[in-house]
Amino acid sequence: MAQLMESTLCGRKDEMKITARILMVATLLGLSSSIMSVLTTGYRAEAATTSVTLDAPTEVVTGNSFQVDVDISSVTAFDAGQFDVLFDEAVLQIESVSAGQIGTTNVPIAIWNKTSTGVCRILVNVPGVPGVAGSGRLATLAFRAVGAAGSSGTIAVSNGFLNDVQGSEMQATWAGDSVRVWNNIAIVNDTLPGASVGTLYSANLSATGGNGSYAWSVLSGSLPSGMSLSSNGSLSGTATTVGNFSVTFKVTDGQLSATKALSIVVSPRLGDANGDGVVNTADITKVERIIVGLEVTTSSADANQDGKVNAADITKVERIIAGLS
Ligand SMILES: [Ca+2]
Ligand SMILES: [Ca+2]
Ligand SMILES: [Ca+2]
Repeated sequence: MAQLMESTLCGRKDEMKITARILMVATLLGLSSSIMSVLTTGYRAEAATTSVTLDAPTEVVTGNSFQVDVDISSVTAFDAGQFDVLFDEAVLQIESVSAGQIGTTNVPIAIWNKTSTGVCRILVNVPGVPGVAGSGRLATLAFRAVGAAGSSGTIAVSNGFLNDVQGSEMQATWAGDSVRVWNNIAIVNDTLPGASVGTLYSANLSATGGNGSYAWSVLSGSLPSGMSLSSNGSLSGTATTVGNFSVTFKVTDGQLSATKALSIVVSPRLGDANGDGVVNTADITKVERIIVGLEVTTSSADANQDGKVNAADITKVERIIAGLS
């Protein structure tokens, strides 16, 4: 038991194994659960475990650079260390390695080098031997994604070695990360169809790139009143007011995103030739005056939407007034 208690600086797995052994021995000895609790908790308090964890973005864009932090936690009297980073060069290329920081102390990169295909060895050293304690970053790595859309890039870490101000090895757990490569997200629509007051409108926003699972939203501006956007990119509803509505849409796949400003022009209600918001006999007069050249045409005067304003539109307006169309 005493021997076990002396092994204070151990990795988390070792700690769990030892905790289990303490529990087993304690059980054999018939110790009460409260004593066992003191034993295991006391042991944990002494065994602060340093962990080094790569932190990469979940998704990256092919052709683009991105950063991977080498996070380090709970280090005491740390002076220098080295580790290898392993990656698939068909998917990722390393571009640079820059200094880390623990607490407020800079952790310079002493030297780094690509030692073989897909392997980069990095050496860090706090100048002199004052040591540093706390949490932060051992280094920051810059990669460029070169893989095809959908490819996965694992960034593993091995041969990790940290030593303290005495030159003794410090126990630590090391963990890599991975990224998924995609093409950048782009919104396909360059324009949106026009709408008319009182007419059911429907249009779809579409995108390319990313992981293909999109969620749409309005980033700024307002949709015409009466219209709404569903998260699948479907724009629908019946506009109630005339106007030119500029809306910036956003699409995201959860990680990557794109935005685009598009306009929706809402014209007066079909048959509302004079644009006053209602369709009544004044619009028949308006259409008649347009047909004989007394007034310039309006889009809503073409009540039947056949591209011209003629007697058929008078009939159409009459049918709208009568509630027949
Ligand atoms: Ca040093
Ligand atoms: Ca009218
Ligand atoms: Ca017409």
